[in-house]
Amino acid sequence: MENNRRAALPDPLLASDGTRIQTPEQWAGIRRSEIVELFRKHVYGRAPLDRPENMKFVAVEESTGWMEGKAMRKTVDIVMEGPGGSGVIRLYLFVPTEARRPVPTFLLICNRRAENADPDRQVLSQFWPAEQIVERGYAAAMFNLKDVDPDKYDGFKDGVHGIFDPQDVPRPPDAWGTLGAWAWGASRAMDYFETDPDIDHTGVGVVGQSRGGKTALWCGAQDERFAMTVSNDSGCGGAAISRGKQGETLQNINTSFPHWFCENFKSYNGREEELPVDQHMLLSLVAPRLLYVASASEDTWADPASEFLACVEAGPVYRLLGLEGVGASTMPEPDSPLHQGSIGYHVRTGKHNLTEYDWHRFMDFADRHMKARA
Ligand code: GTR
Repeated sequence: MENNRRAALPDPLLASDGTRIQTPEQWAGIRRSEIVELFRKHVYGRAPLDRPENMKFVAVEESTGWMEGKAMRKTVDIVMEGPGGSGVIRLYLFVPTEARRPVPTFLLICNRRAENADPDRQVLSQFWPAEQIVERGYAAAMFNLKDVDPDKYDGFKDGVHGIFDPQDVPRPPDAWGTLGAWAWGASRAMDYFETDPDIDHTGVGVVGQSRGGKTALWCGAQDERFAMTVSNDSGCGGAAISRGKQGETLQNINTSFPHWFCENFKSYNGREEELPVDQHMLLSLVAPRLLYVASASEDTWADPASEFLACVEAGPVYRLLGLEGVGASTMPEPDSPLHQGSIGYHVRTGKHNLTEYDWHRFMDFADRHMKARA
């Protein structure tokens, strides 16, 4: 069964004109951009702009004495304007006081309510254990995705769609959906990191849980400035292979969340095998940079086996670029992380969630592969 599934997947190393990709140059020059384009056209849609010309970073606050003196906090507003109005993405950063500058950083795309990632540290949650991130020598950065685009289907009127979409013209079927908007927002945080001397913008990992994990992958796939991309329990439309997937299907996700993907994606409901891509190809776009995929054993809706399969099938691209992928072809036991290659993977025992266990494994992997490079 698993072999049949694998055989039915599109080949990341076969270009659309039939060219077999055999060198890193061919990958970078031909196939990588072709795959990005396929995901834009058929899955996530196309952002109408990169960095807005008039975008500004406003330092709202900077204070020391956080986390028993171990961190400073910065609050930065990313302010933007477009034909449809203006908007603000508020970015929070806790920077370890003692660490050598510039500091490698984890950026959390927060998809949950404020108490899960409290910038005032009144409520502490495993979802964003900022104290422990700082303790391990990383800056902990976070924004909430509702600042970029509220998570509701409103015909793309609010958030950055309303601000930047061309006015008074019909929406093309490959216009960016809400996941695409969120990923775009994470890239704007990277624009800020490039200006902050405390932050090592060459050592940033973008992290997301579930819908945030789908977003982190699409962000890291497109924006090569991110050194590491972390998907936690991202499932359908994230790390999980769509063909033959258990749990949530394209039909389910496009029905419950009609605003997440582009309109074209809906035409693949129930016809996953017609898609010119599958999610291992999204993962392969992160190569040769670091990728981490985490699953949870009871998260059958996301389908851990399909998430792991995508890691295995992204391997040929990593190997073409001279690196090991996930370094195994059978799924590891729960709580037995695979960290030796450039794709890290673990299945945590338990439910759909982002926990301290997951964070510590991301940091173990980053200590080994990202910090070691510094
Ligand atoms: C679910 C959705 C999943 C996942 C999850 C979440 O309802 O079906 O694809 O995104 O929400 O974001 O927690």
